This record gives sequence, C-alpha cells and structure tokens, in this order.
Amino acid sequence: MKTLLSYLLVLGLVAATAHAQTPTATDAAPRHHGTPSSLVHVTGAVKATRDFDLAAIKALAGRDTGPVDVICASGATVAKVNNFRGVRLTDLINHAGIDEQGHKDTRRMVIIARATDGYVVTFSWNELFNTAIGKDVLVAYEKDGKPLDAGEGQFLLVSGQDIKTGPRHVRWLNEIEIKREQ
Ligand SMILES: Nc1nc2c(c(=O)[nH]1)N[C@H]1C(S)=C(S)[C@@H](COP(=O)(O)O)O[C@H]1N2
Ligand SMILES: [Mo]
Repeated sequence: MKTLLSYLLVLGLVAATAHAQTPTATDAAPRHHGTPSSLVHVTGAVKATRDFDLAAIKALAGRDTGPVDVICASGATVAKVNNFRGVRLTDLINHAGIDEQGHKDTRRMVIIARATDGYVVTFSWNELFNTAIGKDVLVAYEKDGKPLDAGEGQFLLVSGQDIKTGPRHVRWLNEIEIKREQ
C-alpha cells in the first residue's frame, strides 16, 4: 500500500511538472494569425473619425527610419531591417485633428494602437508630442523598399527609439484611438 501511495505521489509530481512546462502564449505562438490591415481607423477624441487607406497615408509627408533592429522583450534580436518607410503617427493624428477641450486637455490623453489580431500597445500624448520619441514613431507601409507582406501589414507601427523595439512594432495595425482619461 505504501509503495502504491508513493508511486501515485511520484506520478502526480511528474504530471504537475509537465503541466508547469507547457508553453504559454509567448513568442512561441504562431505569428500569422492577423489579417492584413487595409485601413487605419483614427477614432476617439478627434474632430472627425477618419479611415486612412494607403493612398491617404501616402499623401502625408513620407519618412524613413534608417536601420532598425527589432528586439523582443526577451532581448532576442528577431529582425534586422535597413529601413521602414511611412508617416509619423503625430502627422496622422494631426491630420484627423485632436478634439482639444481647453489648454490642459491633451495631457490626459493616451494613444492606443490596435492590430487586427487583437495586439494592443499604448503611448501617451506627451510621449508622442512632447518628447523626442514621437519623431521616430512611424506608421510604415514599406520595409526595405518593398510593400509589407501579408504577415506584416499592410500597415505596421514602429517606435524607433524604444530600447526594445519589438513590443511597439505592431504588425497589422488598423486602429489608432485617442483616449481622454477621466
Ligand atoms: N500584431 C502583432 N504585432 C506584434 C506581435 C503580435 O503578436 N501581434 N508580437 C510582437 C512581438 S512579441 C515582437 S518581439 C515583435 C517582433 O516579432 P516578429 O518577428 O514576430 O514580427 O512584433 C510584435 N508585434
Ligand atoms: Mo516579443
């Protein structure tokens, strides 16, 4: 009986260990589960909601990032890119026009970038419009001289000054929400 109990105990421990080692949804997750984004919707605290297609985005001033290493939060370099071409997120937002209710209103705003697979990242209004970081946040439509492939876009957000550029490298970007915190 004692032997049977210790056998069951060992079996239980083995099962628990195996369970603990089951991979969770991290970088091992398959990446091709977003659908290509054909529009970037600008929503929330804007004068008028706008849907930018590729032509509307290309009508804004084009910018180039130059070389960007895409570095995951884990520290791994997942891609080395010579250049992303796109437009500044601040130019896109200004084109829609922030609905600013008084001198102090923008200070409470956060900018939320969403992708078709549900991936979400945030910026603050001050970070984008009142620090150097904002100058290098682009909504890109080209990588190394070519349109983004289906696994990436057709729109991708990149924040070139981030220490780890992976997290705010948003494939399949399709919404920018300006949110006024209460
Ligand atoms: N839409 C979307 N963008 C995403 C992710 C994601 O799951 N969905 N993963 C991020 C992560 S964890 C990293 S490290 C970078 C670079 O990963 P990649 O090589 O898979 O593009 O993309 C980021 N962009
Ligand atoms: Mo990552």
